[in-house]
Amino acid sequence: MKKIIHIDMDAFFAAIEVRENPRLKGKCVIVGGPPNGRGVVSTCSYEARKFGVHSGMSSYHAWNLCPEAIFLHPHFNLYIKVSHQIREIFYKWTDLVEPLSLDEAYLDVTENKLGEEDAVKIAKLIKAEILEKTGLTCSAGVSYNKFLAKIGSDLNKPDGLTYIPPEKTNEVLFPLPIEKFSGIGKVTSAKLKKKGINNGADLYKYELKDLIKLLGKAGNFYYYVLRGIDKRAVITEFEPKTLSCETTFYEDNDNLDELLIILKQLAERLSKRLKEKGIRGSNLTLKIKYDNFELITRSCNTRSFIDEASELFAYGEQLLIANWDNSRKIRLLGLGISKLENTETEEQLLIPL
Ligand code: TTP
Ligand code: MG
Repeated sequence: MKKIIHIDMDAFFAAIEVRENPRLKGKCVIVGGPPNGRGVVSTCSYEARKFGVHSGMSSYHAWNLCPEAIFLHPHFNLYIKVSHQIREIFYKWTDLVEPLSLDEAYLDVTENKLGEEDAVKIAKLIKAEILEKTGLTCSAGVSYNKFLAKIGSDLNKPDGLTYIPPEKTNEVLFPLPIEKFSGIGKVTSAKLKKKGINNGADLYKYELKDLIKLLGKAGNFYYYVLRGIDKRAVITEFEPKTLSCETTFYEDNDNLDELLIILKQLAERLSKRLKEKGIRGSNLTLKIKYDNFELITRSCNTRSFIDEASELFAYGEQLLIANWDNSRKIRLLGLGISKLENTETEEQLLIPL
């Protein structure tokens, strides 16, 4: 079983501003645009949240809710610096760190550099070191998969630490309001509530096929995470964003049939590499270099995540034909794929229980 920690800093931008100016401590602090224009709230202190202020609302609305609030412009360089500091602390434990934003990351500590078996202890030590080095608090979720670790970090904010072992999965997820499920936004939660689905227990009653009908592809994801299954790996920021293969010809070529055969071989090479790495992608790029060295790239989104040679070829073929220019010779052909995800995710999720 994996040991995953999700860390999320508390009121990140606002907490840094308060640290920089301690007179702001205990006050309603809003970081974002000014309330007299079209500004938006980036975030606010927990004191301001009591008035209903939250990220994303207009600063004008926030000011109406909380007239005493102090509005501050963001200082991004400072936030980036703190973000680097916390990542350094994460990397002391593991290289398997997946940053989701400046203030948030997953860590896979199943095997860690310090040989510590107790993931809760690791989370406590990380929290303590972040506080010591940055003067800021964060919240941590510790569990056996990413989904639950993220849910956990949000359960006892600020300065929280929540451990969700397998036997507590239902206890945590069943009463959880639907809008607290990561990935379920305002629109989806409104749609679900209309159907009488207000929490995890309500969602759990749905069969897989009905959930897919209701939520599309995401239905599959939620069906399994509700049952404690989330095989997504922690993907580091150093993983490639694109995978590609290309070939330069001995002789420039203007024969479409021959080029399609070469494209098929490229698709096979690319498919092999994708499968070796356990990833697939949803955006395909065809690269063409003409005999005068002019380079063009053409991309398309695929309808689903793909890694099969036949699928890669089918999209590549469409792009090649759509951009075919009878009057030009080609010296290089390349096929690349981006918008990658881990293969493990869906294949494993699709295995019916
Ligand atoms: P969050 O982690 O969502 O929020 P937070 O850290 O301020 O508060 P919480 O204690 O609930 O985690 O986002 C991190 C930072 O990203 C936040 O401090 C400001 C920025 N941000 C925006 O600029 N706009 C947004 O809409 C959101 C959600 C965040
Ligand atoms: Mg945060």
